[in-house]
Amino acid sequence: MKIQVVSNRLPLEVEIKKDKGEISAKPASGGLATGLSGLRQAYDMVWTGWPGSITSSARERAEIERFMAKRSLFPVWLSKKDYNGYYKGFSNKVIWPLFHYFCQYPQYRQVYWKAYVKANLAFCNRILENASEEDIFWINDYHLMLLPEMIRENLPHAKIGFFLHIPFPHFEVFRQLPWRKEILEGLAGAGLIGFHTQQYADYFLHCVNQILGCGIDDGTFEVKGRTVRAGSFPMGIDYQKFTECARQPDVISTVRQYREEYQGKKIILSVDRLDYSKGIIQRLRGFDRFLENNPAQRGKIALLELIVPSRVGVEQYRQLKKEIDEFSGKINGKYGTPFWTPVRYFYRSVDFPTLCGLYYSADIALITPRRDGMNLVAKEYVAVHQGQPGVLILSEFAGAAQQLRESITVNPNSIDAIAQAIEKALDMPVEEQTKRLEAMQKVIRKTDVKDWAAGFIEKLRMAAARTKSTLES
Ligand code: ADQ
Repeated sequence: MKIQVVSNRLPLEVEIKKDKGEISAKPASGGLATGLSGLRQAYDMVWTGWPGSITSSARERAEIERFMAKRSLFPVWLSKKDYNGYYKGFSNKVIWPLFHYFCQYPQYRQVYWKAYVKANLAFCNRILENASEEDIFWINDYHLMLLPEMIRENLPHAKIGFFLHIPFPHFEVFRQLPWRKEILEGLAGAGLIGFHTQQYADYFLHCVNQILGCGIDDGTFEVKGRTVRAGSFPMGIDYQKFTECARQPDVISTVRQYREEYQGKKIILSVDRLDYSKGIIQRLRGFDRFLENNPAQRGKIALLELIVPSRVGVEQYRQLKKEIDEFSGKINGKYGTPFWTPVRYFYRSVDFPTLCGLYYSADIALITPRRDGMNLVAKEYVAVHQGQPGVLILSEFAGAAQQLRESITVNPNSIDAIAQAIEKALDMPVEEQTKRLEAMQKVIRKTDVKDWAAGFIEKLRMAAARTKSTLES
């Protein structure tokens, strides 16, 4: 028996160097890969996904295949056209905006849907080359929602789990999707469907009830003689790695540099992928309002915006970046002096010591997505602040807000609420900051990413065992 992990991207980015013909590979350090590292000791594990390359050369593909096979990775090859339709089209122009409640954004195009079906089928065929009914299948995220049922049709008794990393929306939003029934039927091929919060699981079950007409009983429903369970599995971080980072020499030296640079000024930090769901513009407006209402704070505080490039080349994202550039410039033009820059904005990915140094140096983390499945940045900030005061301001629309109850929660659409939350954070006594951080650290420690992965697999095995005994009796 082995665990078959499936996700859109493999945890390794490979490329063939054109000049030397050598393969270069760098690990994609996502939370999922970290969570699964613990399971590797207990299970054989293979991982199927898109390799990050759209080469159509048979020789290059064969080379990448060989390289990956040694690491138990199985690439799914898609043509550029199919990848664009499935990933850039259906996944990111239909599901992503709709599931994040941006209901005017989806482009419900039949070509995208067809590419999505075709790509899910390509994943299925690739998996079946190397699968047995004894395996445990763990399918991840919104790119592959048809895959559970596709695998089920071929391996009726397999243990299939699915985890959604983004929110599952309310029925009134989900029902707008022209392919709502097909998506639910695809997901229902799994025996266990996991979400970050109980609310997402409840919304999903309500949709199953309304659209597929299945009765719901204690988080489960019956489909084609099988029981499907939906539940909440809040994803965590590698807690130890983040708590220990503040002792590393390169992190300590980064923190020292920030302290010298900012000389007693309060630092507010934001870290996001560039995305409209992250509420970056609203946050800048909130900071602007704060400076307007609090002239005495001008010169004493700075907002550091760290933004990771994402979905580069998509017009909507280009436009968003332009707006962020302009608005940051506007605030700096309005309030800045030769000795003080209110907004410092970095558009790049940073290495781990720099990220941790920033977290540790920041007096306030301002994390205000308009919607977010979980938001791991909030957890990382809290974990790094061991014995170091700090305040987390968190959007009530992030899944993490369900767990991090001692944060200052805000409605990210309210400019005044953001401004007031910054005031409250600045006024918060150190003892209260420490008390709140410790309470949140306790929660984060308990739901570490390795426990999350092990817990999901354990629950999946239990769900499959129950279904088997029901079918046999
Ligand atoms: P994301 O939308 O990418 O994930 P998030 O959960 O915050 O959002 O994860 C971002 C990760 O990227 C964090 O681990 C962070 O450390 C890292 N990161 C961010 N900016 C960086 C930078 N400039 N340089 C280096 N690293 C940076 C999706 C969903 C979330 C869900 C996760 C996990 O949208 O809601 O929490 O998956 O399920």
